[in-house]
Amino acid sequence: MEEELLDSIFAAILDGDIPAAPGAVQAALDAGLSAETILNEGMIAAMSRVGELYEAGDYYVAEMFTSAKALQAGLSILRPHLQNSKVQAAGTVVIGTVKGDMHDIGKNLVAMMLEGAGFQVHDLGPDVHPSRFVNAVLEHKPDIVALSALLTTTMPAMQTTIDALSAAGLRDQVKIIVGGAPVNDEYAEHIHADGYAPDASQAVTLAKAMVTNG
Ligand code: B12
Repeated sequence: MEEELLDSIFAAILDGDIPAAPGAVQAALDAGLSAETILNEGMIAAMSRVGELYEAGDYYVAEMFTSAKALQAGLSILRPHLQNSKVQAAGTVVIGTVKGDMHDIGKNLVAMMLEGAGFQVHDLGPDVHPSRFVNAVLEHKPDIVALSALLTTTMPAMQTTIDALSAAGLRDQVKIIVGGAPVNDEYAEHIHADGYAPDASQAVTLAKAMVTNG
């Protein structure tokens, strides 16, 4: 039963069936599956498969795009269920996907989970120029700046963004956390970020540690 429900979510996303995705997610919620199971074993698993098919040349950008839309449609149902943890004001975060990079699903999930954990989140969207991060830090005075990159070609824009914050004299006023599929601990260290997390729930743990430990 559980498997069938997860399979139908997986299929809706894999096939880019935008109308079917919300209903499949709702059915799984109604059957008592946890939001985390639905997200990780249904939705994100399907998106990984989409990535593999693209890499193999079986899917093109158009298919990747409709799958992403189906995932987003499903997320609209899941969103309140990911956020119903005990809310307490934890700090302020400015988040965005770096310049040149249009991938925003992972970034949106991180933003959503941080909000659910009580952070005030200013989401600058995808393709954010370093100067916009600088302006947002001046405007919102966040505790944390969170940078997302999904392409190996846009990872260096994380470094450029950190450099821009340094040049503006703001580097010491914020903690910088980074993430996205091609990013890892080593790269985070290399660009002198303050932390890295591999997924949205660990991003929340990391962000909490950053504001607690100062
Ligand atoms: C959907 C998708 C797209 C969609 C994006 C839609 C959107 N609104 O986001 C579209 C169709 C637009 C797209 C376009 C392209 N894509 Co694309 N895309 C994907 C795909 C299939 C899924 C990405 C995704 O959403 N995953 C699901 C989310 C939940 O996972 P995530 O993003 O990794 O995020 C999690 C963690 O990484 C982490 N995290 C993310 N951000 C942050 C930030 C912080 C601070 C922290 C702590 C954690 C964190 O938490 C998240 C939640 O758990 C991936 C394949 C893959 N498996 O990653 C390819 C992939 C990323 N794309 C790829 C490519 C090549 C492209 C294009 C260049 C294709 C082209 N020729 O045009 C373009 C680039 C456009 C651009 N300039 O950005 C390659 C990248 C290869 C590389 N190594 O650089 C991949 C890996 C596919 C592949 N296997 O080849 N893509």
